[in-house]
Amino acid sequence: MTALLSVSDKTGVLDLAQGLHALGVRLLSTGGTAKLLAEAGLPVTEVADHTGFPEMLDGRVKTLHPKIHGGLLARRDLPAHVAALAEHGIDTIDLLVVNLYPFEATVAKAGCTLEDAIENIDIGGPAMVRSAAKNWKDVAVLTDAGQYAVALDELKASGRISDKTKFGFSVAAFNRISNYDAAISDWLSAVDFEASAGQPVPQRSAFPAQSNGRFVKVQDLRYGENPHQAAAFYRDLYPAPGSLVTAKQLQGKELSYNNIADADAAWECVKSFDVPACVIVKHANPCGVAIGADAGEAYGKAFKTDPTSAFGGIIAFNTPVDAGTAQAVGKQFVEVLMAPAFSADALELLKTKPNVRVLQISLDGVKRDGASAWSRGLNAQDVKRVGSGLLIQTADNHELQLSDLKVVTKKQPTEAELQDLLFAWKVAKFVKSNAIVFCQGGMTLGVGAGQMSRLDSARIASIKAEHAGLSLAGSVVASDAFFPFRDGLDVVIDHGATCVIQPGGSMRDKEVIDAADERGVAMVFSGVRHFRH
Ligand code: 93A
Repeated sequence: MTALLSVSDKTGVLDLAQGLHALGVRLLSTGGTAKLLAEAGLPVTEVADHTGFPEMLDGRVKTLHPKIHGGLLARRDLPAHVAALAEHGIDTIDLLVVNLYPFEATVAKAGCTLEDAIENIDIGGPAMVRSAAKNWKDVAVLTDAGQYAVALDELKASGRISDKTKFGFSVAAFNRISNYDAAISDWLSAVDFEASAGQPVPQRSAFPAQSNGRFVKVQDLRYGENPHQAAAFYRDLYPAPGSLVTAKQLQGKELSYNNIADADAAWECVKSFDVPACVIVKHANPCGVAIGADAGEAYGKAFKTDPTSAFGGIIAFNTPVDAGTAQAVGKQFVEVLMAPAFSADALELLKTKPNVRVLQISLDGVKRDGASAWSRGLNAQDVKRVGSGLLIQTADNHELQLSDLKVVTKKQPTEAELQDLLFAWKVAKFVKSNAIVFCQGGMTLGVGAGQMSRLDSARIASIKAEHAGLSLAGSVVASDAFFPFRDGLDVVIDHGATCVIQPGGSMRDKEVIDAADERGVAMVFSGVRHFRH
């Protein structure tokens, strides 16, 4: 039996070699490892003597030789393989012990240059590990010092290493190689080539520049949702037209993690309207949404919904911002202002508020009736992190049409109410569940968001309208999911709603419809739910 030992981290290798020698295993080894074993008095053959080919190119070519790879890859059960080895005078290698050049440790050191990193990319080690791991039935491959005792014990006990153990070693070996390559690829992806020649490469953030080639880093962020959290911003390799990541920042402070998250919520909502609209977002929820003849009118109405919450908000328009609108917006404290375009005089005005982050996002190229989500400027998928896992779903891109509405009450909605129902439904989709949204005349009047009970969302939406001094008499209400009981419905009717849109589908739909009929309001079912968490 022959073992090849070639390790950068020499921990435990001497004990292993002594154990192997005591079992009569022949030892082959590379320069530094061979020296260590020889100094301990072990008989060891240098790989260079074994192959008859010297180490060359400063050790870059040590073990990359047919005598090594033939010995690792030959299948002992195939006569043709065995004959080929005999023909070329190649001995089998039955145990491979390798750990790699310390790439990860090298790049983690301050002052590491691109050249240091490159020299610590192991080529021959991974090649041998892959050969042995592929041929796991015939070769045991140890890539971690923790495996040494396991292998030695089995050899001592039975003279061989079991298939189960060898397969486990093979899987561990491929894991190691894959992590090693990922570390190299991640690190190199973050190198600024122009600035890197001979210079230390700055310590990187916790985040690679690219992950699996699908995302590209936009920037490191100062911190995450809270100051003790590290964060970075990535974009899709091929961003959809009109998406947030295509934004051009025209002025203002650096965007924060929460700015980006809120800006996205505002932008996705405002983008969903085909008429001039304004969306004001706070903590990921719309606190004012309105449509109007132009940006200025839409803003005025949206702001009225909840002036208290709009303070420090993120404001998005789907239509160009003129000087009048910029002036109106400038009267409130605004974190981020976004629109597809700004007039020159609007930009001049905004310059007097240098802290306001102004984002321009072109909506050119967004196809309303595009076949793919991407061509409509939307995500195809939605991803959420859970403990040690991911939840992936197709994005909630459903758009309700007038023809989808099903009136379930005796009372029919008026034409104006139908328009407001569609508007309210659009807004509710962007409000965290449980969502209750009062609207009238193309503006929100009260938004109840993120409550654990629909009843509380209904109460909160009503209270907020009252606090803003808005009348709910004759308003419409959207509920993102069905009313499980009539109580939530009663609350919105008590406050003045005359028309309600909800998905329907509850066990108690009849109770809820009867309640609407009893109280003389109109109700329509959308047939779709818009939970948002
Ligand atoms: O420079 S390499 O990429 N080329 C090789 O042919 C090669 N063979 C083994 N690196 C190579 N190794 C690596 O050398 C091993 O993976 C191990 O990390 C290291 C052991 O070298 P030494 O025994 O001289 O300390």
